[in-house]
Amino acid sequence: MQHFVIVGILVILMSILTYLGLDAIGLAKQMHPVAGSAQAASIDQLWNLEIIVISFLFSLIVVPMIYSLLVFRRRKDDTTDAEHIEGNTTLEIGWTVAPLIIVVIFAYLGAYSLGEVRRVDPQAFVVNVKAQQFTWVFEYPEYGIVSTELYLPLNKQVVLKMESSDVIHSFWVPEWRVKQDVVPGRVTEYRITPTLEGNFKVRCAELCGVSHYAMESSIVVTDDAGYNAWIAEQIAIAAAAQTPEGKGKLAAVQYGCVGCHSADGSPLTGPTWFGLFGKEQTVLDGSTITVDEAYITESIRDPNAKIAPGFTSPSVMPPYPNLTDEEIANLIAYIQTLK
Ligand code: HEC
Ligand SMILES: [Cu+2]
Repeated sequence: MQHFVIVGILVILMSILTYLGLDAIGLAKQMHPVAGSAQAASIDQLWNLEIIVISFLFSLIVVPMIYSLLVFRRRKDDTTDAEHIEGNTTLEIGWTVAPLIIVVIFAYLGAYSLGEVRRVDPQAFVVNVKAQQFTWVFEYPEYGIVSTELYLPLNKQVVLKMESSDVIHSFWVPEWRVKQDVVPGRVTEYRITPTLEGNFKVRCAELCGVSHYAMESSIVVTDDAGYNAWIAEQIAIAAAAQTPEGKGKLAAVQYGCVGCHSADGSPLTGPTWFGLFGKEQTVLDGSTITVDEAYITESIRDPNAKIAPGFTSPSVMPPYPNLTDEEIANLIAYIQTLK
């Protein structure tokens, strides 16, 4: 009996220490990264409860095991046989029923939490998300805006309707907790109510090809005034896009080119477009070419035909067979302005 009391106290102490240890590294109540959405609350609560139960179960196994090893080890010169035990029905029923109850409780809490996360706000607005190797493009159908950044107002539910044009991607913002696959051939929904202002990042959480690691886009959550100002600015940009350069600039966003090509010389997955037009360069096969209309057209239709200096074959860039001649001409007109 005395042993049970000692082990019982040690199990409780060990459970508390385990829980505090896991909490200290950001795995329990003080979860890292900080929660940034309304949906995160019920997920974090459920997670915290699981960590409590895990700390207890861990201690329940490890403490009696170590205690037995130390206290009941065979003494020197002790050659007697150990006590024979023939089963214990009460104990067996106990360790079957107790876990069953715990599992049923967690099944209920899990279903409840899923319901909370999917709760529909009838006021929610829609943003269409297009995922492709290796960029995210966001369309605001209400305003006819296309953007490579996701701007969202604080405390309003948004429904992301997500489509992929190639392979399976996965939309994941750690601060929002919820993660959703983007699957070619269907539209998946992602509901979120951002509750934290600031800059975040969506990362692709599905290994989707060589530049998977670079498939991240910026997310800005701001108050209503900041959001409306951004929308107005984007509408003005779209309205100005009547010239070939303007249309080309818009197409570069729509087709995700800007995810890999910068306009200001900064390095991304692909070569910058700044100063590209008219440049003389030695491509991977050793020949020297001048970047003109024909070269750019070829680079878009068949990225593997010539590989830009400093890049490897096969090209990371996807081919764009659906671009019309006019769209390509617009893109070239836009690239020409970048010098
Ligand atoms: C997934 C990233 C990615 C996307 C998206 C992408 N590109 Fe590229 N692009 C590259 C890489 C990497 C290279 C260099 C290798 C090569 O030459 O194919 C490149 C090369 C080019 C070149 C030749 C540049 C040079 O310095 O020779 C042009 C022009 C170009 N891309 C245009 C486009 C256009 C237009 C789009 C959108 C319709 C686009 N790219 C979309 C990654 C991308
Ligand atoms: Cu991806």
